[in-house]
Order: sequence, then structure tokens, then C-alpha cells
Amino acid sequence: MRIKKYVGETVQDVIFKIKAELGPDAIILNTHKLKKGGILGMFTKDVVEVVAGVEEKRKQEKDSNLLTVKDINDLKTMIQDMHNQWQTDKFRHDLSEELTILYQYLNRQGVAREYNIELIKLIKQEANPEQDLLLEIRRIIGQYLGEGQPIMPGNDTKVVAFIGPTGVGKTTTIAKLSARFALDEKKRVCLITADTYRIAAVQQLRTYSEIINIPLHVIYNQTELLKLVNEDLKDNYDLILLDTVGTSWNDRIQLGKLKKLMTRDIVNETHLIIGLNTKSRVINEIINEFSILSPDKLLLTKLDETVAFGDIINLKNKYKLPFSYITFGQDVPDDIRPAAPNSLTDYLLGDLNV
Ligand SMILES: Nc1nc2c(ncn2[C@@H]2O[C@H](COP(=O)(O)OP(=O)(O)O)[C@@H](O)[C@H]2O)c(=O)[nH]1
Ligand SMILES: [Mg+2]
Repeated sequence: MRIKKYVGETVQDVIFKIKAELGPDAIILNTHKLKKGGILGMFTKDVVEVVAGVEEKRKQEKDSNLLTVKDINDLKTMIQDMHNQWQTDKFRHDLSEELTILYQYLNRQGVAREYNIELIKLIKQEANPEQDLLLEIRRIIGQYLGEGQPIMPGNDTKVVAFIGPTGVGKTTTIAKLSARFALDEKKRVCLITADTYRIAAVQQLRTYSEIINIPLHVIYNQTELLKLVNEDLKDNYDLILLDTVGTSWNDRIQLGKLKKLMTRDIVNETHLIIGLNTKSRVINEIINEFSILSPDKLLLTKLDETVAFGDIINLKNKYKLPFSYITFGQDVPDDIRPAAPNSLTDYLLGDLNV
């Protein structure tokens, strides 16, 4: 144990110093008051003396966060490879200075090389040289991403289901949307949850439904869902939002169950929720696995926890599905917006300087 003595005017002062120096795990071993300073017994000051200690971490624990020589060499090789790839990237050499900056920028945002090249070619072809280049880039990338497709309640009751991995923001997004539709647009909204796996999940949605003052139904199987939608709720609501169990993307059994539950004769529209803070490789695996549920739209969450937005382009290209909404924070109902091309390009091109 590392032990040290601290002196200060008050106990709070001393504890503050101890925490700063020894960390939150420090323990107080002894305290006492004493007088200090002064001349001939006059002008002395009361001070507090505290002895504190902290258990020293074993060497091995400390070292686990350090990079080994091999780690450093691997990193060097990786950086060198990236540098070589960039240097020998033939495509780059024929570009104007501005387009080189854009190409490099999109590369850093994580846009896959093939899509990046496609975009740059498109901009080369279509940008009007009379116009401001940045505005032209925004316009062309906006067109490339296509119009967003948010939920449009119609004359008939519309049932919209939300699917995606656990913790991606399904329930929170449903709460945001139901508040928007029920409170702002005065639509008749009803919630159904099939997420009965955890008690807390139902409670979470129930709390929102009570605040927004809309009904919530809990269903356990397809028969109940069918009866509820086709008999009890039909024509009484403009919009029914269906929350589903948080499925691990590689749990095929669970995904199979979900597929059985959400047949097309019940659900009109399915939004697959993707946390944009997820690694590109994992996003691809998620979409591949969830494709058995034939999602109609992609809904992007957690843009506030993301620094690279290239996956917006990668997703659009690879899956050809429209985006419905983007969410960018935990606040219900504020942190959601329809996925308009303008909003998406704001994120993607936010720091671009050409
Ligand atoms: N930062 C951030 N957090 C979010 C966003 N959407 C949801 N969350 C948080 O993510 C966590 C999981 O959300 P939840 O809706 O329960 O996910 P579910 O398991 O898919 O239903 C909660 O703490 C939410 O507040 C978002 O856009 N940004
Ligand atoms: Mg949930």
C-alpha cells in the first residue's frame, strides 16, 4: 500500500487533495487536528492532518494498458500501408486540388473507396463551374442520397414496426415519434410492444405512453397481435407503432420468431434501426442478418456519438433503402428529424473546407 500524509485547513481540503493525488480508491487511515506555525505560542493555526493510503495496482494490471513493441510495430505497418495506398492511389493523381481535398475528406469519413470514386466522378461531371463548389458538392451528394422517407400517416390505420439490435434506440425513437405525431400533428397514435423479454423494457415504454397520454398494448404472440390490430384497434388510430424485442443480430432463432410475428398482413412498414456509432463491418453484418425481415427503411440513430459519417454513403449504396429519420441524442421528443438530404449532408460534409 502507498501511504502518504496530507495537511490542510479543513478535512474537505485535504480529502480533495487526496482524491486528486491517490484517486477515488484511496482510504483514510488516520486523522487528527494539530496547531501549526506561530511565534512563542501565538498566531498558531489549527490544521488537519490526514494519513491516507491506496492499494498499489499489481504491475501486470498496470501494464495491460501499455502498448507492446509488437503493437507499436503493427501500428507503424498499418500507417505505412495506408500512406502507401494513398501515395499510389492513381485515381487521386488526376484530380484538381479541391477534388483531392474532397476525396481525402470522404476517405477519412469512412466512405468506401469505390463509392468515393463514384461520387467524385459524379461531382466532376455535374458540378456547375459557375457556382460555388461547396454548394455544388452539397447539392450533388444530397441528390445522390435521395429524399428521406419519413412516416406518412394516411387514411387507413398504418402499422409501423421498428427492429434492430438491443440498445440501438428503438424504444426511445418510438417515444420521440409518438410524441411528435400525437402532440404536434394531433394524430391518433397507439403503441404496441412485443418486447416482453425484460420487464424494464415494457415499463420504459409504458412511462412514455403515460406522459404522452396514448395507449400501450403488450402482446406475446402473433395471434394476439393479429386480433389487436385487425379487430380492436383498426380504424380507431392513424398510427400504430410496434416496438420489438431487442434482438442480437446473430441470434437467428430470435430473428426467425420476429419474422413470424411481423407478417406483411399486419405490418405496413418496417424500419431497421442502425446506430451510426457502430463499426462499418458490424453494420453490414447487422443489415445482412436483419434482411430476412425485409426492412423497408433505415433509421439512423446516435449521430451525436459518431465522428465519421461515411457510412451514410456506404449504406445508401449497398442496400438501396431510403432513410426515414435520424436521431442525435437522448432527449424525447427533441432529438429526431426526418432524414432530409440536407441534414445528412450537414453531418457528412460538416468539416469540409474546399
Ligand atoms: N446518444 C444517443 N443516445 C441514444 C439515442 N437514441 C437512443 N439513445 C440511448 O440509447 C439507449 C438505449 O435506447 P433504447 O431505446 O432503450 O434502445 P432499444 O434497446 O433499441 O429499445 C438509451 O440510453 C437511449 O437514451 C441517440 O440518438 N443518441
Ligand atoms: Mg427497447
